[in-house]
Amino acid sequence: APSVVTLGETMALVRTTELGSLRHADSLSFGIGGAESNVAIGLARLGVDTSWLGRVGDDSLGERVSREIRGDGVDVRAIVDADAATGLMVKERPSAASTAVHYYRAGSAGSRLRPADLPERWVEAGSLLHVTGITPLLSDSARMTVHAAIDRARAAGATVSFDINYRSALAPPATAGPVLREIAERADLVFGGDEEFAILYPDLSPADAAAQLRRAGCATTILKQGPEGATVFAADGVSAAGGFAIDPVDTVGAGDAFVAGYLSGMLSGLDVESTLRRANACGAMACLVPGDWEAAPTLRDLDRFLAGDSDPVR
Ligand code: KDG
Repeated sequence: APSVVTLGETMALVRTTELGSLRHADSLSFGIGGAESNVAIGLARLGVDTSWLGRVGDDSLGERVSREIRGDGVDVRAIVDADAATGLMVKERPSAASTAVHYYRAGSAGSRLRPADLPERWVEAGSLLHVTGITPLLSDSARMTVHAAIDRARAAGATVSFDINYRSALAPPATAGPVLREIAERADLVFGGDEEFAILYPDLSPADAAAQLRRAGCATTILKQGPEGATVFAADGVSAAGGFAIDPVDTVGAGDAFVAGYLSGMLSGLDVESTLRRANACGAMACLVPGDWEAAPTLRDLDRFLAGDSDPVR
C-alpha cells in the first residue's frame, strides 16, 4: 500500500532551450510538470511508495503525463477525460535572471477533477495525503475533490499535508486567501513561503500565522525560505536550518523537491534537524538543472550532495 497519496493537475510542459523571449525561440524542449506529481516523483526517488491521481485528456500529451510519472515509480491513477484536452505550460527565460511561466490550462482535463474520481479506499490506503493550493483554484469541482480527499484522510486517521503553492495566474490574493486558509486549517502540516502565509493571514507574521494554524488544529507549519533554508513551527518549539549555497539554473520545482525531502524524512522517522537538512538539500538540488522535477534526488544522489562530493564518479 502506498504511504503517500496525492492528487492534482499535471500538464505537458515545453520550455525554450536558450535564453531569450519565446517570440524568437526556434527550439523547445518537451516534458511534463505538476506540483503534486513533482512531489510524488521526489518521494518515489527517495524510496517512499506514492500514488498520484489526476485527470488527463484523451490525447498524446495525457499519455506522456501518465507514462512519465509512472516511469519514475509512482502508482498513477490517471482518469482519461474524453471531453477536454491535457493542459500545457510554457516556460521561457527572457534573461538569465528570470523565468516566465505561461499556462494554457483553462477548462483543461486536469481542472475537471471531481469528488467521484476518488476511487474507493484509495485515500485510506495512504498514511499521508498531500495536496496543494493549485488544485482548489482550478475549478469548484477540483476544490470539492480536495476537501473530499481531506475528509477521507481525516476519517482514516491519515496525516494531511498542504503546500500553499499560490499561483497568481489562477486567482487574485483576495479570492485565493479564504479558499487556501480553509484547507490549511484542516491540515496537519502546512508548507509555504512568507508571502503565501500573508495571503492566508494578511495581518500576521509567519510565526503568528503558525500560532493561528495551531489553534485551528494544524500542528506543524513549515516556512520555506528558499536559499535561506527553512523554519519549522511546531508545538514543541521552533527549529531553523540554513540552505545550501548553489548557482541556481531553474528554481521552478524547488519547493516541491523540498516538500518531498521533508515528507520522506518525517515518514522515515528522522528528527526535525535531519529532516530540514534533507529538505533543503532536495530543494537546492532541484535548482541545478532545467526542468521542474528532473533533478529531484535519489537517496544516493542526496548522500553525495550532503557529503559535498563533487569528484567524478568512475
Ligand atoms: O511547483 C512547480 C509547479 O508549479 C509546476 O511544475 C507546474 O503545477 C504546476 C503549476 O500549476 O504551476
